[in-house]
Amino acid sequence: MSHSGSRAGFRHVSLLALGLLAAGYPAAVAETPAAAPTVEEATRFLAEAEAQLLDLWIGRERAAWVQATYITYDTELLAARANEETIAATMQLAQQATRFDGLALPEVEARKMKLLKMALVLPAPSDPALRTELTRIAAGMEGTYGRGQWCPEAGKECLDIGAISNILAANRNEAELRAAWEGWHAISAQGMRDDYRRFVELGNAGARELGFADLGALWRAKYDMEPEAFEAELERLWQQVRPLYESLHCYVRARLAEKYGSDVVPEGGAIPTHLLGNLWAQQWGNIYDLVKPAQVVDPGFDLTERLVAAGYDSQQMVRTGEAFFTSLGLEPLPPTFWERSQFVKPRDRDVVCHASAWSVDQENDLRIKMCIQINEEDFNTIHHELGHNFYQRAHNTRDVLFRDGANDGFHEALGDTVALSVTPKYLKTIGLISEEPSADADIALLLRQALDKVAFLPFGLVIDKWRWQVFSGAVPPEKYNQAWWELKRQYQGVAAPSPRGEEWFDAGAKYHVPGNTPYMRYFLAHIQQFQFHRALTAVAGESGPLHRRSIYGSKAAGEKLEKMMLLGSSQPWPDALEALTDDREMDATAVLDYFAPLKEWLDAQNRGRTCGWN
Ligand code: X8Z
Ligand code: ZN
Repeated sequence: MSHSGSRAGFRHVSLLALGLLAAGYPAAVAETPAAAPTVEEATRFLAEAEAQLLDLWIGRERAAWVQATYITYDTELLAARANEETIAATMQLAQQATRFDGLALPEVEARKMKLLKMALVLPAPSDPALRTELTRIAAGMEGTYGRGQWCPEAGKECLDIGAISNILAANRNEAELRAAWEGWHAISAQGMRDDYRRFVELGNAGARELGFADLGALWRAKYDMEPEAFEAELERLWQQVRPLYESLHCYVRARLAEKYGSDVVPEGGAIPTHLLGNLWAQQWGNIYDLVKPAQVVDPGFDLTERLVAAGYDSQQMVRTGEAFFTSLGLEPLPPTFWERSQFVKPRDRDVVCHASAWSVDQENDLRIKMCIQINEEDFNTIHHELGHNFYQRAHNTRDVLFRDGANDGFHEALGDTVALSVTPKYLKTIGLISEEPSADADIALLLRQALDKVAFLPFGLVIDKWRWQVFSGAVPPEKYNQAWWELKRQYQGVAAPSPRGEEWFDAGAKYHVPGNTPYMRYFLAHIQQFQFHRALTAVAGESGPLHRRSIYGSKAAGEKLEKMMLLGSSQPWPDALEALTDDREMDATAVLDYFAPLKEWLDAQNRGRTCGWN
C-alpha cells in the first residue's frame, strides 16, 4: 500500500528456505543449487529481485489505488489478487536470499539482503488457498472500514466518517457525542472481529514460515536494532514525555469536569474518550475552546475560520502546502500529481477517506488521497501527506530496495516537521492572518499545539502495544476488547463512554487496524518531528522560542532535509538522523524544550489537584 503501509519485515529467516531454490525464481540462481554461492551471484540475484519487486509493487499500487478510491466487489478482489501475487513472490525471494546467509557481502548488498527479508507488512502462508483467504480478508476489512456509516434514524440520512468526525469535533452535548461515537464504533462489530481473528492466525503463519515468532516480531525487526532494544527505546522515550502528558491530562480533565460535571468526568479517573474532540481521542485540538485558559491572552485567530474566510478550497490548501516545500528549494510536484490525486470525497461512490500518500510507479507518479474539508486539521494533514510525497520522490532515485524512509517514523515525521513551521509569523507572510499574536499568547498557542501533539503520544503507543499482544497470543480473541480498553486506560487515561464487552471490536474502528498499517511509526514521528524541528530551525538561523521558529523559505534547511531524504533506507537510521540533527539517538528533549513554558503553566494550574488516574 501507500504510506500508510509501506513494507515491513522479517529477520531470522528459517531453514524452510533451504528447500526453496527449486521454487522457480530467479532461474539464474536456481541453475546451480549445490554450488557455494558467490558475491557475484548474490549481486545478480538482488538485481533480478529488485526488478521483479518493482514490477509487482507497481501493479499492487495501481490495484490498491483503484480499490481505495472506488470500493466495489471487483476492485476489492483485484486488489487482493495483486497483493497476493506480491506476497507470494516476495516471500519466495526472501527465502531464496537465505542461500547467501553465510557469505561475506559488501555493505550495500548485505543491507539489501536484510531489507528484502523485511519487505512485507503482511506475509502469508505458502499454501495458495490460505494466501488467497488472507488477502481477501485484508481487502475486505479495509473495504468495510471505507464503507463505514452510521445511520442514526431508520429511513433518514446516514453519516460517513467525515460527518461523524465533525460531530465529535464540534458538538458539546454529552449524549449526542456518545451516540455518534457508538454509531461509528458499530462498524467494526459486524464480522470484523471474526475476520481479524482469522487474519491474525494466517498472518502469524506467514511470519512463522519466515522464521519469526509472530507478525509483531516481524514488524519490530525493522529498526536496525534488536527487537528487545527497540522496545527499551520506546519505553525510554515514553518515560521522557510521560510527565508532560500527565500534566496535560490533569488540566484537561479538570476543565472537562467543569463543563460536563464530575458525574460524567470523575475526579481522579479516566476521561471519557468521546469528550476529547476526536473519534479516537488521538488529538484533542478540537476542544481547545473548552479548555482554553481564561486568564491568558488568546492567539486571536482560529485557523479554520481564517481558511474559510479567505475562501480556500481543497486545491488551494494543497497548493499552499506545496508552496511551503518549494520555499525550501525543493522542486514542485509533477503535473500528474494534480491530475491523479483525490482531494475531495466523490459524491457517488465509496472510498477510503483516511488520508494517504502514494508513489504509484516508485518514481514520479506521486499522489495523495484525501477527503479534504476546509479546516485546520486537514491543512496539517495535507502537509503531512506532502511530506511523504517529497520524501518518496527523493528516495525514488535509489536502488529499489532503498526506496523507503530511514525508518517508518522518519517518513511519518517529515511532513509534520514542516507543519511545525506553520507558525503565526508564516501565516501572516501568506496573508492568512494580519497580525502576529504577541508573546502573551504563547501559553495559549502551546496549549493548542499540545492538545494535538502531546495528547497523541500515549495513543501512538497503545495501538501496537495492543496488536503486538494480539499477534503474540498474549491477548486471545475472547479478550480483544477488554485488553484494548485496559491499555487505553493505562497509557492514555481514557475510558469508553459506555460498557464495551466482547460483542464489540473497538480496535477495528481505527483505520490502521483493518488497514493493517503498523502504528508505532507515529509515536516515533511525534518525538522525531520535534527533534527535526529543533535542528532545522537552527540551520535556518531562527531564534526565539521553538514554537515560534519557522523554516519557511530556508534553502539551508531544505538542503539538509533533502540530504537526509536522498539516503532513503540505504543506511541504518542513526546515520540519517545524524545527517539531519547531528544526533544518533532519538531524543524527546526537543518535545520537552518546545513545551517547557506550558509545562510550568500547567503545573501551576494543577496545584492542589490530584493528577493521574486509577
Ligand atoms: O494515518 C495517518 C496519516 C496517514 S500516514 C493521515 N496519521 C495517523 C492517524 O491518522 O492515525 C497521521 C497522524 C497519525
Ligand atoms: Zn503518514
